[in-house]
Amino acid sequence: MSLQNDALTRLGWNASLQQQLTLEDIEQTVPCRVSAVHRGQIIVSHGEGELTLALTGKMLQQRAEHQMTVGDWLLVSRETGAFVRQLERFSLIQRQSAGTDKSQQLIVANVDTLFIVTSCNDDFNLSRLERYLAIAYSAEVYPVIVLTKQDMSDTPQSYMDQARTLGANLIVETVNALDPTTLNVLQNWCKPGQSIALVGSSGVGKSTLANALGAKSQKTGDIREDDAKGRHTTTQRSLLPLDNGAVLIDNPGIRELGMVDAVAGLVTVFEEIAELSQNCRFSDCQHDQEPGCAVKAALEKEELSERRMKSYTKLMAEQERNAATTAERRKKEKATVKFHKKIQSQKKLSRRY
Ligand SMILES: Nc1nc2c(ncn2[C@@H]2O[C@H](COP(=O)(O)OP(=O)(O)OP(=O)(O)O)[C@@H](O)[C@H]2O)c(=O)[nH]1
Ligand SMILES: [Mg+2]
Ligand SMILES: [Zn+2]
Repeated sequence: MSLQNDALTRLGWNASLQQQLTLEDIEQTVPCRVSAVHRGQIIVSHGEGELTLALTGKMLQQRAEHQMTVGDWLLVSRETGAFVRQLERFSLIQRQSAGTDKSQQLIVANVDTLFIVTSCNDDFNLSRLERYLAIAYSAEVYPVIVLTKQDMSDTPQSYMDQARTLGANLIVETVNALDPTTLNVLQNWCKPGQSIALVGSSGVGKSTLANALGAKSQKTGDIREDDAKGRHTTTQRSLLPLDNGAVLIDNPGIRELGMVDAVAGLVTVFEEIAELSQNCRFSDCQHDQEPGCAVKAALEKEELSERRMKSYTKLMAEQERNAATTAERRKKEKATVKFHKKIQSQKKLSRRY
């Protein structure tokens, strides 16, 4: 079987994955993509069907970053059907969980594009979009802001204009997810070999959009009239091959995505603030009380908006807090691994004597 076959391309197979294969891999293994993760097992798709693999042994590595997530590619032995190895990811979207353990949760791996979905109603929020953009840039995934429900607003253009203030080259599109004729604006990102993930609050129309783009199978649900909030209809992440050859990953609605390692992304989102701070007198200026602060000066002259500055300060502070808990957790993880290794070697020793 040639690996550059259509069936694999339609699952999102590309050159950066192909490059990782040795001749031996090509002869002895089949590349598969994780389409769903359940408790204790994963469902993977290969060009010609699906397999269920139990999450055991090698797959249960201790480091959180290497747990299997939807979108991952792995190699499975042709002979035994057993897991061989996970391929290196070319992108990874993760979040800091809101729970007390503040653990990192993997959302999707190996996507090219992130459709950041919001609707032309009460869900629309610039600061939330800035957070999603920072996450996309940090994960090296191309962001497209998709404004649904253009048919429900008298002024869809005003939502687009506001979203476009978030970046000079930012792509912002508006659609009616119930009307496939409005979706042409998204076709550019939906080509064979491309993987797209949908993120956004519950009820904005992610699954409706997935169905209209050709996934067909996604359940959708109505929203509350008073505040436009959804009812968390989608409960499982899933990988959906589309008619046009791309792969879409629909996600359950998330109210807020906690950032992990997103400093670089925030600097890109708030480019004008990063540029201004180069002219601050002190290189470590906090843009607070320091003299000669170029950012404060721009705020006073109204060249920088108060909203942007507030959002930047809030997201940077959150990122710093998360980085501190992540560092702390990684330290603990390392100590646990070391502890387990010590116990294992003691067990081995005691067996020997
Ligand atoms: N008028 C209109 N209704 C839409 C549009 N997109 C989605 N809807 C409706 O909005 C509601 C929610 O849509 P879903 O696709 O279930 O939303 P979701 O984002 O997948 O929600 P979760 O799965 O809960 O995260 C449904 O009643 C859809 O019919 C749109 O562009 N225009
Ligand atoms: Mg849904
Ligand atoms: Zn400053």
